[in-house]
This record gives sequence, structure tokens and C-alpha cells, in this order.
Amino acid sequence: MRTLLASFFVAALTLSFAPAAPEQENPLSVAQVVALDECDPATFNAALGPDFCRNVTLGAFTTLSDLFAKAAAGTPDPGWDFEPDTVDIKKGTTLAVVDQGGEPHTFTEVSQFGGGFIPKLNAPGEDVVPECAVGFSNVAVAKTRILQGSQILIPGLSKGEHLFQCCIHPWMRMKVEVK
Ligand SMILES: [Cu+2]
Repeated sequence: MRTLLASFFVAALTLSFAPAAPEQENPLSVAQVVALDECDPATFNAALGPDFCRNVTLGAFTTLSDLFAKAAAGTPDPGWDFEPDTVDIKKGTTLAVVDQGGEPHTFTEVSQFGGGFIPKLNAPGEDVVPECAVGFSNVAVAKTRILQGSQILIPGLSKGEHLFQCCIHPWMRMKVEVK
């Protein structure tokens, strides 16, 4: 039974890695990006609901109130981060963004970096960027969500510079240069 299950699993994996559309120039090339955070499960889940924060940082915790206080002071918590900060890729490379933090993020392309849709997490005086406006009730924003432990794939980026940020924690920013 175990062998049968194992071969079924391998078959499923093989299917999920089936060749991509032929118009892609380099469909096998993938660049990894990770989203990180250090949410404190006790305070986050008390405010935001059970299982909102599933922390995997083995003791490196920031409480919800500290997260807001640091953002309001203009010194947002560096534990909330996309890595790397910049990446150079060839056209045809797919970005694979995986959330290795404990809470949800978005990986949203913006024309200019700016604030997210939770005003109290924005830097003092920073307005929400148009691409993040309204928050998850905007389908375009909701589609860029990454849940804890999951990943989104972004294929087919055009040549040039692309800016991505989190619409919740807007200091999470990265630049992608497509050559
Ligand atoms: Cu975020």
C-alpha cells in the first residue's frame, strides 16, 4: 500500500511539473524569493484569530503591538522581509515566492513603492499605493496573497525593472531586474 501511495504521489508530482507553455523562453528557470516574518502567535492570534500566525522562527518573536509601534516610529521591524532585496533574472525566468514566515503577505507589483492598505503599518505620512488600495476586497490585491507555507509563481515578467511590495507590511520590498 505504501508503495502504491508513493508511486501515486510521484505521478502527481510529475504531472504538476509538466512542461509549461511553449511560448515561454526558458520555462525551467526559476528564481526563488522568500517572505519572512517573526509574528508572535500569542498576540497575533488573540487579535486576528486562531492560526493566523503560525510561527516557525524558534523564539524570534515580535508582538503585534510592537510591530505597530515600530512601524509608527518609522523604524519597521526588519524581521518582515523579502529575500533577496534585488534579483537579476533573464526573460522567461519564473519567480517563485514562498512564504516561510508565520503570517500571510502579498507580493504585489507596484509602479512606485509606498504604503499598504493598513494605514497604521505605513510609515508616517506615507499614503497607500494605488495597487494596494482597498485591500483584499480588491480581487487584484487578493490574488497576490501568499499564505504561510505556500508559494505563488510569477511567470513571464517583461524586460526591465519590476517593483514588488507587501500590501500589508509595505516595508517588505524587492526589485526584480529582467534582462
Ligand atoms: Cu507582509
